[in-house]
Amino acid sequence: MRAVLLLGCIPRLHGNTHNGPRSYARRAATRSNTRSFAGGITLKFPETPSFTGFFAPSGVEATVHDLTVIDGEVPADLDGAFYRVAPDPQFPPLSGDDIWFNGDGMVTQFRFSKGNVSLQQRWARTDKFVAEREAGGALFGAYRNPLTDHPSVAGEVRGTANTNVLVHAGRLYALKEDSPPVVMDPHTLETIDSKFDFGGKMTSQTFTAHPKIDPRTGEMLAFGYAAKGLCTRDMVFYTISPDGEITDEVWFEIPYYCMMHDFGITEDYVVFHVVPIVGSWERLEAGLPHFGFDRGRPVHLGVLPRGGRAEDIRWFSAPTCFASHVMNAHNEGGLVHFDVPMAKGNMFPFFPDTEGRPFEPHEAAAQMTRWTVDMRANSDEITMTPLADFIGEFPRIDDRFAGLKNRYGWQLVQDMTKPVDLPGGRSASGMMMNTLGLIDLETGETQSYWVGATSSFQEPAFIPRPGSTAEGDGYLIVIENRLAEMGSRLLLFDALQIASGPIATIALPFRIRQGLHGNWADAAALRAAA
Ligand code: V55
Ligand code: FE
Repeated sequence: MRAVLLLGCIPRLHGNTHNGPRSYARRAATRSNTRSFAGGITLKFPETPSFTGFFAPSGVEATVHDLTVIDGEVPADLDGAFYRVAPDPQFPPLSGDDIWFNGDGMVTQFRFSKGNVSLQQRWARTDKFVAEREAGGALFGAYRNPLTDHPSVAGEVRGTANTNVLVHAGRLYALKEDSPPVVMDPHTLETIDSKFDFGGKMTSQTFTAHPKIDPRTGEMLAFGYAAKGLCTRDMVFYTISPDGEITDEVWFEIPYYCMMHDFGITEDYVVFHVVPIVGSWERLEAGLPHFGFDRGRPVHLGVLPRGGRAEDIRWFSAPTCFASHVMNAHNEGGLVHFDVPMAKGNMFPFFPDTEGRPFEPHEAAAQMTRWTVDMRANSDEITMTPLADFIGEFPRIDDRFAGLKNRYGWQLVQDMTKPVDLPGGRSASGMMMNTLGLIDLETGETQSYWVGATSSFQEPAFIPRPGSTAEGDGYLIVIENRLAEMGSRLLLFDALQIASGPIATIALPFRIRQGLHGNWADAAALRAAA
């Protein structure tokens, strides 16, 4: 409602001319950073870091069978699919530049069967994608700022489905935390529902990109923030049955509006971290990025007993810091452990300090840290214990241990002792993720694999070995960005022997754009989607 009322402010807030949606598509292409579509339309993207080099838009929708295994062997009994998603803008941005987080969700499926791998890649058909394709150019503006949109799309769902993809209850969910799930066909990658609402049961406006599947029950646990509208403190926690029905919801308010990007589950609790990546309508009206880092605010941890109600939530506090992704959480009685890559300061240069302090790369270095709170104690303290020396992000586990005490954690590591031999090799946080890391939480030992001076890694995912039950018995799948040659490879590692290097190296026929998250779905999960 508010967005609609404020639309008249666009020209005043943003000094640039509001081009008609079609003007971009017709602009002559004179430089290298262009993309041609059948039909002769050529797009011109900005010559900025978000749109050039390895970050050049891809726009490739393709099906390719029988990929070439150039080294090693794909285990013949591996049967299932690895899904992952990347922001990949369909059109040049309305404002002349954009952040990577705002691109249209391009979903990739790597299907493994009988030692063969095939790939399929398709954009999610979000409402945004469809409207812009019809118009032939961008209609939606800045990241999570509807005030920057073309008036013709006022009030439309702005989701890009660009952050995570996973299969549950036969549905392939493509997720962006500002909007409802997009449901796709896991086999064809066709978009089935651009704003899925669980048969009317989901009344939240948003759904997290980081739902968890409880391995003990098969339930999907999820939440939405800004659930009653942009920048509101309203949260909802959903329990979704193994067959995909919402069976419970808990509504509550968080201490202050912030990016609630991820959360943790344990056997007995659900854990929400409030970190000071804050936003407000005032920022949007001023044309600032949706979020900024406010180091004046403390961190809070909300702990909700499983099956509890809003009044059962207990809040804990700690001095300001940065944490976004959650490796895992577990509880030992009333002791709740929550493991996160944690940095002293802001990790997102594109969401700048709210007081105007310059970005400090050394304060953006994240180290895996255990946050522990005691539900039986009177204290609201959070105890913080470092778990490993790695600097990095994108933590993963053997998801059969989600919410349980896990022994192994994998992550991307920035090894600054290693040479880097390329211009502009960056990852999500502007860092060069050149190494895979494995932490053994039982022994404290670590293992790593450096990808070389001209490549970087995307986030890995764990694949259970078919028939196995032991934690870590399986593979790690990861896309290698071949930055020097603007290409990509798909690597498989023995998950507990990453230091030995890949057991299979698969050539990919085109560059796969830098992505966010992905997940494995085994053959049984795919059959359920038949
Ligand atoms: C993240 C990514 C997003 C987003 C919010 O921390 C947070 C990652 C790709 O989009 O909208
Ligand atoms: Fe994420």
